[in-house]
Parts: sequence; C-alpha cells; structure tokens
Amino acid sequence: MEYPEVRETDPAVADALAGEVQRQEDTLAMIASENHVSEAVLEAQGSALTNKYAEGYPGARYYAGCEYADAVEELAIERAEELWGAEHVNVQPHSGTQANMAVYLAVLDPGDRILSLELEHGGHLSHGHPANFTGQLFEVEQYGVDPETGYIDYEALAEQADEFDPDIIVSGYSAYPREVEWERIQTVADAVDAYHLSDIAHITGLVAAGVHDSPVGVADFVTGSTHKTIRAGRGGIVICDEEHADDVDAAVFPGGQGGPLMHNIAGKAVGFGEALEPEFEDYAQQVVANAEALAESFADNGFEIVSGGTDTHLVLVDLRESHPDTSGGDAEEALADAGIVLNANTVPGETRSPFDPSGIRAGTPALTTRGFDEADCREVGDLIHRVVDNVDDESVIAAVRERVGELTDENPLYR
Ligand code: DSN
Repeated sequence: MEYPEVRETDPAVADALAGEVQRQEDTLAMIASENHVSEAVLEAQGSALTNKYAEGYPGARYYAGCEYADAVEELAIERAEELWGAEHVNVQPHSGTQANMAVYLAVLDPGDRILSLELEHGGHLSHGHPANFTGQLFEVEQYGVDPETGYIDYEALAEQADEFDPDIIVSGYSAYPREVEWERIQTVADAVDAYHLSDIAHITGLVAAGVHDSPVGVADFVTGSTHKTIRAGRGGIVICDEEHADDVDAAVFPGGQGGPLMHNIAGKAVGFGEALEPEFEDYAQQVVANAEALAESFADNGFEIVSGGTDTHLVLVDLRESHPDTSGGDAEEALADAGIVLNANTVPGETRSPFDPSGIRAGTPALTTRGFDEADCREVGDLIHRVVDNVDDESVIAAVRERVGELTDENPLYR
C-alpha cells in the first residue's frame, strides 16, 4: 500500500502509514483483540462517508443528504441481525466501551449496582474499574475465577449476587480462554432480578460462526466489538430484543454519542457481509484449532496455562512458576524484538503490578487470517517459549526474528 496522495501532501504521515503496513506484514500479530481486515473493509473505512454527519437513524436523520448513509447503515443492521440471530442491532457505537455505556445508560441510574468479573481475572475496564466511568458512576462488586481451575466460579457468583443484589450482571470477558456458560449466569441474574449484559467483544466472530455458544436470546443485552474476531470495520454494536430497542437507540444517540462514524459503519457492513459467507465458519473453526495447538505447544514446553488450555481464540500463560524472574513485560518486550507482538497480561491471583504483570496473553485471530494452521501455531508456540527462556540473549532473539520473517513471507497479508 503506497498512499500516493498522502505522500504527495504529507510525507511524514505517509511514512507512518506505509511503515504500519510493513510492520503488520513482517510481524506476528498475536494481541488477542487484533485482526487484519480485508482490503474491502479498509477501502470502506477510508471512504468519503467520513465527511458525512448523520445524527439519528436510517430514515430519521437530523441532516439532509443521508441517502447513502442510510443505505450503508441499513445493510450493516440487516447483516448483523442475520449474523447474530438478533431482533435488534444498533451499529453506531464507536467502540465496545461505548456499546457498554449505552446499555448502562439505557437501564441503570447513577449509584446502581454492577456485578462483573475482576479485571485481573479477565474482565474489562468498562465493566466497573475504578479508573473508568463505570467505577465512578456505579457501585461495583466483582466476581472471580476459581483460583484452582481458572474457570468462572459460577456457584460463588450466585452467592455473591444473592448478597450484593446487583441491578446488572456483566458476563463476557477480555482475557478468559474458556467457553462461557451464559444460561448459568442468566439463572443467577433471574434469581436476583438483575439485568444481564453479555459483552462478547472478543468472541463476536466465534459466536456468529457458531463456534462458541451464543448469549443472544439468553442475556438481555449483548455488546461487542466489530474489528476483533468478526474482522469488520472498527467499532462496537449493541444487540437486544425489540423490548429494549428504543431505550438502547436513545442511549447510543443522543445519550452517549453525537454523529455516527459512517465510514466505520460502512466497514462494519462490508465485514459483516464477508462473515456471512460460508468460508467465515471455516475461519472461526481454524482460529480455535490454532489456539488449541498453541496451548499444546506451550504446555509441552512447560508453560503454566491459566485453566489448562483454551476453548476460544486466546491462551493465557502464567509465567510465575516456569519463569519466576521474567515478568510479562520482559517477555512482551523480548518477543516484540523477535517480531512476535502480544501483550503482558494480569493473571488470576496477580502478585505483580498491572503495569508489569505476571502473564502473557496470545491470540490466533490475526495469524489465522494470514493463513497459519495448527502446525504453524505449534511452531510459533515453540518460538515464543525460546524467547521467553532467553529474554536477554540477543542471538536467540535474532534467530527467532529470522524465522518469523520466513513465516510472514510465506503468509503475506496485503501484498
Ligand atoms: N483492548 C482490548 C483488548 O485487548 O482486550 C479490549 O478493549
């Protein structure tokens, strides 16, 4: 990708744009929330719809000239409804956090109670962290995973809900490798007369493809990101039944946002269209098969894996037993030098700091997009282990970097 127009007017930005494409070509994107969208999605997101203000919804906008904005948003909605089997989808949230905000605005008042998973157990900032608006506006208690198994402790959650009496229970996570039992959480929510928000940001694509059970039709609200496993334009969505549709729509606009990012909604429409093709199911199955292969390779190399494996697109490694002198941050930095880009992550029972935690989180959505299979992912697991074993050894890092270059050359992205 050359960006000739930008290069003509702004070479410094053109250098950064071209540099980013090259960086993505030459490295392994293993941040579990990242993916590589198609050139069609990129083109839609770079379209002239970025110029258009379209406050409101299709057919009921506050500005003239919205006929193409309407067309694109209607397509995004229709396709999303088909993908997730939903009665109502709002495709305007600028991000997953904005989608969550809309749900809270729709059904909670300040001071109401949220019960959600702890961040260090795999939760998300927008589920009630003190540094986030959710932690500042609402009363929050958090549940955890069973420290022995790494699985959600559903029984402890039920007891905690009974004592805390939340207004909403949040399920769906950012660093939880196991299948979530939505019905069990819905049963808890029903027992305490709470709403249930299921935030499937990470697994939108796995749910759409039927590779992970769906919370749609189970939870009152389902939110998601549109650029992770579903591989569409950047942003968020809210899914709900007709019963809550007006409240959710009003909470997105005018409640929490102004003009929708119509170019991103075009990218969502294109990506959702791609995900409706039969090949997307193969892709989603391969994402999980690749994560399982990665987990096996990690286990064979002696890494301790939170929950002992994965059912999803990500693997969470706790380095404390196998590499007590190596923090997640040390590993992240050495791996980035070797061309493997993943993130340091907190682990259940974290004993370091969130800024330099004890674990690493590795995901397979982006590698799968560029064609990696189980054998490739087993090899990547070996490479990651080699680097983590030798974070200060530049010759090992250089050797892994060279092999990463061969793997990326064999599996090109945007060339
Ligand atoms: N930043 C995303 C993640 O990495 O999980 C969540 O918003």
